[in-house]
Amino acid sequence: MSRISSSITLIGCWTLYAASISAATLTAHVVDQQGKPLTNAVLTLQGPPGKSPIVLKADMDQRDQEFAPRVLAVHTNTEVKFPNSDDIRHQVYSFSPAKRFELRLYKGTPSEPELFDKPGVVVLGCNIHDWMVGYIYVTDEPWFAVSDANGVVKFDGMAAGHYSATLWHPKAIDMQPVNGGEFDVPAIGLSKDFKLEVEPDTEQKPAVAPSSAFGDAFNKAARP
Ligand SMILES: [Cu+2]
Repeated sequence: MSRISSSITLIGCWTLYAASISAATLTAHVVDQQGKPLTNAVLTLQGPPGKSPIVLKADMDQRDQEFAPRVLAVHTNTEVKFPNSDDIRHQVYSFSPAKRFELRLYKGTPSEPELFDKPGVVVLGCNIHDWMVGYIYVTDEPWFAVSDANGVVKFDGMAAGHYSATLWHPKAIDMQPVNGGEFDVPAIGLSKDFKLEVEPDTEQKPAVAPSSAFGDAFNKAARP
């Protein structure tokens, strides 16, 4: 009996030891000011030195005449390719100070990737399709990710310790990054909410009265 209990104690100690040297997981839930999950929010973290899985290559695809993903977060000095998965041509450009460039009308993947070597927000457009808007968030911070359709961001392999967060979203007020506060990640991991104020959805605003009155008048006039 005593042998069993000492084995259990040993396993317990080992588990604690393993947790302290290995990796914690942070599960972040990003919500707007009304508590609704916020998709396409960027969460970046600074914390204790440790290995964050930074890959200095990324893709910003174009599918069904939209940028895919709509928001891409990359570390400074990442090379980004712009494959075009549509069977029509696109002409991708940016006038943003963090990266000005233009890819002449093309199909497939341009042979050279673009280097994003300055932190900042890069707004992408297409000269042919005005509605196409995409964002590349370039950061110096070691941890960064974009929230999924449920507003969730998950970081694995983090060292336990003290972290500070920054949040960003295309609809953040004045498109500026916002301080996301400081917190501790214990060895067992952490699940935490992050709130980010965003501009109201312009598409959901009621139609402007004069134009809708004009529309009604037009519809009446058009009826036989
Ligand atoms: Cu296009």
